[in-house]
Amino acid sequence: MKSIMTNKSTTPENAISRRRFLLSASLATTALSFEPLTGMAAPARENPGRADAPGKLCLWSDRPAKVWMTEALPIGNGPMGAMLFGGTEVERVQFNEISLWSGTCMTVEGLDDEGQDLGAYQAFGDILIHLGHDFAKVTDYRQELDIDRAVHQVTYEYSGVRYQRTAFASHPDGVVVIHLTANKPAACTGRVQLADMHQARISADGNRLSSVGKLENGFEYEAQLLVLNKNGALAVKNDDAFAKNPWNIVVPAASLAFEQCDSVTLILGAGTNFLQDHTKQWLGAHPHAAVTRRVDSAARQSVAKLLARHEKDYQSLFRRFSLDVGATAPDLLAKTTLARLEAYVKNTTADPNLEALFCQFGRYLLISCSRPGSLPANLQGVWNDSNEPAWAGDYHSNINIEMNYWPAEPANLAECHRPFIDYVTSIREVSAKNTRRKYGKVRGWTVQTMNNACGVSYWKWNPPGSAWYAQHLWEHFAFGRDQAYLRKTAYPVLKEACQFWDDHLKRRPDGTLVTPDGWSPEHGPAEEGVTYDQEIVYDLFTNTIEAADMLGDDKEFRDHIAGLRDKLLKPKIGRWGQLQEWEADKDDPKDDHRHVSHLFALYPGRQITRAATPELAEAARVSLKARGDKSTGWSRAWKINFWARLWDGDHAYTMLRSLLNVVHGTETIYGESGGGVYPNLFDSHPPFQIDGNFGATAGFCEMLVQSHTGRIHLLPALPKAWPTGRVAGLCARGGFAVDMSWNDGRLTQAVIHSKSGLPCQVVCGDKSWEFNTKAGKSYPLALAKKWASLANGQCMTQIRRQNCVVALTMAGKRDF
Ligand code: FUC
Repeated sequence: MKSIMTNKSTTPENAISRRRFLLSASLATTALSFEPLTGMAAPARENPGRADAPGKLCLWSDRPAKVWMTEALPIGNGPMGAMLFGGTEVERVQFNEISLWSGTCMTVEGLDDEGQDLGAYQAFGDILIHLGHDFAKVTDYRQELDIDRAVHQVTYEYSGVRYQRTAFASHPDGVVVIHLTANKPAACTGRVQLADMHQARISADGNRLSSVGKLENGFEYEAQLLVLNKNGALAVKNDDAFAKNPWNIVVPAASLAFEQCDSVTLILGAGTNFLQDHTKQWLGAHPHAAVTRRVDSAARQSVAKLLARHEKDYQSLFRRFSLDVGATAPDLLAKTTLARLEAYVKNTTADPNLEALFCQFGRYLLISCSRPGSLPANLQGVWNDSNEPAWAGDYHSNINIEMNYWPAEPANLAECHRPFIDYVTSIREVSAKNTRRKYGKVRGWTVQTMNNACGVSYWKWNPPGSAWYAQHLWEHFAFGRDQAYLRKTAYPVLKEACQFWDDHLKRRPDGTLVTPDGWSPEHGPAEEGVTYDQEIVYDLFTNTIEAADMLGDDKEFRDHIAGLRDKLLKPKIGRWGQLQEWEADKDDPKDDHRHVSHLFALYPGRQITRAATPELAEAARVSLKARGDKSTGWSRAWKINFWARLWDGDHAYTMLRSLLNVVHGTETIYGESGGGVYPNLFDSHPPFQIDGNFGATAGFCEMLVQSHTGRIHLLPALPKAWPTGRVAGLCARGGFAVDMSWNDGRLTQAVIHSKSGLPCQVVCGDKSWEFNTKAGKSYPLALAKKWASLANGQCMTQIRRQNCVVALTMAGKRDF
């Protein structure tokens, strides 16, 4: 390994850091001769066994769910999602498919922005399994969602029989599987119904229930439910014997009755004819053939095999990252998730395991609702039980869809970022048309605030929307360093967003460039030079300049953009020391609005940093303090990230605790009172809005590792509440992943895994390391301070490796 030297001067201070650096570099080299430290043991890896084992990554309750939004538990395979209630009398499995949208797929000329037919993300249907096991007579009930395996399980005893129900949504097989068993033969008896949310035709044929329908906009859809019984009998029924259910779901007469079976397996497939291609009017083949193929192919495999394939696929993503921020007392660990949340809110006790679970739950949700090949996560991910969900369950461009994808790169789920990137790519041309309808002859494109699956944009224009989208395409490159992707996919989008601004920016007589007619979401006046707009455009230009440099071409355009960036109106500090939200110094110190858009430059942007622009960072802190902590769920999540970027780990932690405020109400509240999480850990705006889950997971990452300044900064915002912990698989820009542990608030071990082979710079407190890397190699950082001289002329030091101390010996004397 070739070391890189940075400290060339010979001032005493630099001499020390140079010595420190040389020591680190040589230690790193030496340590490589030991068995490589690839991925520290992590809680999830150590204990993948029973879901009720203490400390397990598991949500659980001791009773079935009543309320969809707050209590039911989600599973998903990317395009399909399902919410399980865990009922014993009747089990309800509400399900979705991510492309089922009402509204049109065309922007209509002549209609104003408010007149466009955005439609809404639709609910698909329900499976009801009538079992007739009166919950009052059920004992030893447990419903759990094991997020290390992505498996939902219900177990209980009824009438001397132990029942178990296992459900999972398989990405490799494209189906949802629900498997009912009992510890006695012939104990499974019940009735299965398939309900549809749009009055589709429901038919029963042999062991298959199907719903086939068409929305008014021409989208066709189909769901198929296969029921496979082991022994006993299965028969089609056409009656109204089970017409009633606790949720008043309208069910068809056709159903499947199973009687005295040893086990029953349900396989659900669903799809639409949505095609992510505007040149085909977004319409593809009828889903019948694809759904049939998936369901039939799954039915040919054993449940054990389906489950094994599912777990292997899921864990290949989930287990790349693990987090341990401390131990929770065993008596608390044994409590239900709701009881733990309630204890947490009362602030009676620490529950670091619950915090780690919450972080991982965001990863679980992203894997479950955002897989390559389908649409991105919307306001509710993929989970929705209404045809009129809040804010249409849309792709909201002024914070929400972006927040959904904040954890994708740092939390080691880069593949799950792809649906958003592909979505952005898919709407380029229709958005360009739409943009010209609004802004006349401009190049490039942007979007309004509310957006559907096929690029119809609605409500207020959000001029920097496409620039914010483009940031995601850039970040995917910054973390992954895939040059071909940058050239082919990301750069064209960055360039188009720049072209829009090149044409749209207003040049003032003094040369300053301002964004015209902007709006700081979602309050204040519409005017020019709004900080939110200016900062996002600055970020876009910076990313584009770096992208062009990386690709080594488009020099003329790059230099032009660099010239524009110099002239942009920059963030300003106002009369009470705040970062101004508008060009004029008129911020109200009492303004506690949920949107904190003028701090974009702090996070997710990088124009304001504590190291490079300390005055602006301080102004951002003043603004953030004035905005207050309490707000909607997603706003609290954003504030975790802001405080982390300000290196105030304790305030970031305060925000995390405030997000883990347990909420039960489902009505919409905009003010400060409602934000938090529901008992099922879904983020509460309220109502349920998934961005807060994702923003929180990103917040954990940002507290532990930051990499937006070109260096990997370890433990930049570690709160006092996490004196001891470890994380593995946390990704950093430049193509690196970090494993590290800490004790008493100090780093005790760190390994940098290089995926890209680029040179690496790391800092932690007053230590720094700089070294070249090779792709696929791991680099333990030397943390030892003292070397002892040995009689044989060598010197020795010790480093901690997990639970043991390893001695390193080197030739020569070291004067540390
Ligand atoms: C914006 C926000 C709301 C909500 C909605 C989806 O309108 O101001 O709080 O997040 O988007």
